[in-house]
Amino acid sequence: MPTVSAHVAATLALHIDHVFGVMGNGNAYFLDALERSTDVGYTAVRHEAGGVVAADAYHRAGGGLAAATATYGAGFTNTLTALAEAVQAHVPLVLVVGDEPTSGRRPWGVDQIALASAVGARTYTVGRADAAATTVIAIEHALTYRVPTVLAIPYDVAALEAGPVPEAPEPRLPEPVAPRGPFAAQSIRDAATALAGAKRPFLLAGRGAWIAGAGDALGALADATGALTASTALGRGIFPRPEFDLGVTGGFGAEAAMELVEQADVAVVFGASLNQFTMRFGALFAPGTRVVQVDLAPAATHPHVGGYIRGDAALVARAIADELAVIGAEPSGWRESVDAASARAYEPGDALATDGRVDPRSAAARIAELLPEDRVVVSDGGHFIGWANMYWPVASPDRMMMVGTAFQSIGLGFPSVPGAAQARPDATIVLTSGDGGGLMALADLESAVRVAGGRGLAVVWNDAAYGAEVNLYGLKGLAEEPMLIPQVDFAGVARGFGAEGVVVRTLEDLDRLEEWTRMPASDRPFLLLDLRISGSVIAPYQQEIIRVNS
Ligand SMILES: Cc1ncc(C[n+]2csc(CCOP(=O)(O)OP(=O)(O)O)c2C)c(N)n1
Repeated sequence: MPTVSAHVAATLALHIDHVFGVMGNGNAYFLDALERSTDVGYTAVRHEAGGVVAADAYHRAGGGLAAATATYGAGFTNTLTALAEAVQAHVPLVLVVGDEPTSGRRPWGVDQIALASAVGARTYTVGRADAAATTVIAIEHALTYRVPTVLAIPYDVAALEAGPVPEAPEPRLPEPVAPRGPFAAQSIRDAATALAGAKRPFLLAGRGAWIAGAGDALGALADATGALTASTALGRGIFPRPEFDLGVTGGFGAEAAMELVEQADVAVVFGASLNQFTMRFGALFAPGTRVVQVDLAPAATHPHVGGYIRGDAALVARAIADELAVIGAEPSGWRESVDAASARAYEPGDALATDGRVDPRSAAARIAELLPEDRVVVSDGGHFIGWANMYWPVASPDRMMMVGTAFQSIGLGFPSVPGAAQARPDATIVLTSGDGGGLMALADLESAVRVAGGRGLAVVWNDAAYGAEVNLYGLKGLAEEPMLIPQVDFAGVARGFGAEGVVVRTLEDLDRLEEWTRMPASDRPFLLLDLRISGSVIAPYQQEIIRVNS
């Protein structure tokens, strides 16, 4: 007879393809049922945070809804940082955990529902009689509100026999939000009129636009208006015509490109929350720029917004384009008068910095020339995030993700690799990480090497320091000792996990990447590039933060 855990596994299997996690007392029956009676894939990771990170990266890389699993108590508390990240980044996933018995807490128990709630995640606890239905509700909540949910299996319920698995209803999912009512209709007409009259129209898109599938609609709107385009860091690659795209806005943006954005007279923003980084701490638009925002938030999310349309980015983009056609608007011609490719170019950097270590800018530029086209980039957090975000082109938003940045956490890089690798079985997965975050996530270097194999490449920006801290607090004169890391031999560590490790002390050492890229993935090892970079080159986005903080 199927157990309660088997009811959870069988119902989950109708809606997800993959589970990532670490086993223990609390999820042993669930994993047993998953392995024996479903065709859901299971990937073991080595730290429970990694299970949630991998499920998160799986979703961001376009794999759909995934689940993570951990045992009760310490297994669960190990997930909390990653769970907070998924909450803050609006990533749906289901975390299946063991929990205290229905008879009450044991000495080693903690209030898991309160802990999950504290980071913003709702818990659904299955009972003896409702496991299938409760599993559907947890999935529905995750997908509807774009959040992680916790599905808890009490310890004394996990192995109870529960009879045949009942048919549970399909999760009900929300329709795209259509702009409704006379106010929305007028706002759309106003936006179209403003764009039709603009000399220098500009369109900005973020991850919300990608989630709405608005790429083509935005491309058509850009063509109709002759607008220059750009995206937020999470929306990179959404616009179909790179020749008219200024790249990423905010601190990662190229100086000349940001100067062009400042010249825009009308800017329409789709699916971007306009946070302080995107907005360059208020300096992205000129005071005279008319800014219209299209989003699902209840109201505008930045004080510079002068017109707000609540609705799905694709539907609103099409509605504005239809209105432009009614007006008979002509494209402005602005984008043809500008060399966008030159505007988005970055400083090439020197081969070596003055301290004799690699200049991260020239290394980033050289790696960009060598990276496989089919890549999905996953990024940890730290000062180094600027290098990939500035120098490595991104084909579409699901090919560049930063698991950790919403919650401003480091140490979630390595486990992002198995998640993205399972979501995109044909892609090369490229991790970009610092040495500090890399050490924190090290347990899941094992998972990264095992799962991605020859499709995996890790670039470690090894400056022997918590560089972001040196830049923010060392420069203020605070004691530097806690900010420093001994020179760790990541290449050697990688070899210990079965990967190839290459120490990069000069740009020529990157030639190995060129050879690696040319080999068929099946013949390659996982490659880790241990870049011995200089800490003296500070990324422009970090200089901006230093300026704002001082
Ligand atoms: C879990 C966690 N611990 C500490 C911090 C504070 N923090 C932010 S950036 C950073 C340094 C990261 O160092 P590294 O990974 O080497 O990258 P770098 O800044 O040197 O490029 C630290 C410690 C954090 N954001 N998250």
